[in-house]
Amino acid sequence: MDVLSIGETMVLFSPKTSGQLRYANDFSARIAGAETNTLIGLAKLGHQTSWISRVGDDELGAKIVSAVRGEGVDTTYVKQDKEASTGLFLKEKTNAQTSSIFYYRKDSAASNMTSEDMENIHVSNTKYLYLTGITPALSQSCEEAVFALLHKAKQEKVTIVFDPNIRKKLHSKTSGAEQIKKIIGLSDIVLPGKSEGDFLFNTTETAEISQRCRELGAGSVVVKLGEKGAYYETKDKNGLVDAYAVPYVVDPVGAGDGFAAGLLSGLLDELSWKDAVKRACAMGALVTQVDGDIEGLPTRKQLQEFMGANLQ
Ligand code: CKP
Ligand code: MG
Repeated sequence: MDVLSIGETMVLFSPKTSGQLRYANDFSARIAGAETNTLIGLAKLGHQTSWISRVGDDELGAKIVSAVRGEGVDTTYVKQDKEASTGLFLKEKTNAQTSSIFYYRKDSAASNMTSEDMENIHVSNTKYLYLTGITPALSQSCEEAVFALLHKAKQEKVTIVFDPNIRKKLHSKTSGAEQIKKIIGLSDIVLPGKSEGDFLFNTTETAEISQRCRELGAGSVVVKLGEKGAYYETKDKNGLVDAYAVPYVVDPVGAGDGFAAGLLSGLLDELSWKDAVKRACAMGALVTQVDGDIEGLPTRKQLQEFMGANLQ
């Protein structure tokens, strides 16, 4: 296995029209979840991935599992929870640029994951464990599950990659930030953005965000800078990689997950840090040009064509 991850995937209902949701009549129903977005991005590039989660014993859960499995991600570790429903969320498009999201995920099936669920997970055959800050914020038992998995992976010397993915609706400035900092300190590679630097360390300075993560114990850091590219810092290297120009942004949600997939794919292919970060930037750029979180994720051929046509 190349990459293993744990998290909640929901059904996202997006209205076909913009404006207040109360007037929306027609919706599209897609699947969305930061961790599966990344795993699907990796699977589309030909990597072996596996997802740990719970869904409800319901139609939305069936839709999610068949979509994730259909994209080539292993779902052996996805349990069906008879007691709780699959989570969902709605997006309200205020105008072409801005949108708000409304979660219906409290007490969802995925939020019932426990540390006992981690007992039968084999991590020794996995190269990377990919975590985001969303999963431990879902519930106390999810927090315990994430830490149990993390410690197990560390014992087996699996490389831990962590995207803080701060969600103001899930993370509090105090306990949420503490939880995220603890995981940063245990991670080999951390992928924060500027707004996460602000939330965690009260700074939007790129080099400072990286330094603060490394002071907590992170091995390497890649700071995502959106249309300005990304900055990476390892034990002995650092550098800035330019973003790929996109003619238009249709939907920026999911770009961070595409970025993580690109970076992990580059590292799995043993590219240099600079080239792996370039691949990450290209993946992020491709995702922003298509509506939905996974629909813009490219095949390896599409990625190569995009990178070739937009040589940096
Ligand atoms: O940080 P991103 O925009 O790349 O992440 C988007 C995902 O998991 C989205 O798919 C949604 O389901 C979520 O983040 C979330 O729980 O907010
Ligand atoms: Mg993100």
